Amino acid sequence: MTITITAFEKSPDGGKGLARDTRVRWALEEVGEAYEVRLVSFSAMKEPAHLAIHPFGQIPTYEEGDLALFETGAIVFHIANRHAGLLPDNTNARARAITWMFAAVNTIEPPILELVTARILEGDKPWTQERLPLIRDRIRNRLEQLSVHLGGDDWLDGPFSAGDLMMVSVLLRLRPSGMLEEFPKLAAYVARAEARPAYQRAFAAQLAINDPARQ
Ligand code: GTB
Repeated sequence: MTITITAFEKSPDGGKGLARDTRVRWALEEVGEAYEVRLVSFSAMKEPAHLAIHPFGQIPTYEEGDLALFETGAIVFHIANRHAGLLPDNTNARARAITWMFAAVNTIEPPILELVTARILEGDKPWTQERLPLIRDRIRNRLEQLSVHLGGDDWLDGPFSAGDLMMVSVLLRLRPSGMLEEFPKLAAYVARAEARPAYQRAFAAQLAINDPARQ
């Protein structure tokens, strides 16, 4: 059955791979599933046809036969659950890998999104300059805890899993801030994940659409 995902017609990041379709592409590449991409504009995302598959009018979505999904955590879990390679077979190890998926979107991503919102959407507000150090410290606190957990290991819990895929996708959003480099173990963890052939293919596929040199 054909898998179709949606992505920005023109990503605001100009092909840096930070829009969330990259994590879905990456999961599909890791398990060796072919997929098609439907590009949508910001206005098309708010039209009834798109809202019918994404109630919040966003990308990415995932369609496969009569199944339509939104929310990258759920999409990546669906992919990982149906194919070998992204979740361990052992019941407890699988539960721990899924826990890391939730930790990525529920514990690590929120303060990172706060920073993005403060810098990009609230940059002109009088309170932003005062708030930024507080937000950065909140992020540093989580990064420190994550770094301690990772220690000298390559991945969060045994072999690379959907938990690492989600965590690295979330951490990559920090790259423009330079904060990742403050935590060498995490910087190396992200670099290790980015070096995976599946990530490279996913990155190249989104860049082929968004590369400013092509516009
Ligand atoms: N929780 C949802 C999920 O994980 O699927 C969040 C989905 C989401 O935020 N989608 C964004 C979107 O559709 C695109 S990825 N926004 C349009 C809208 O809400 O109208 C977020 C994103 C956007 C831009 C960059 N960038 O340019 O660097 C990075 C990430």
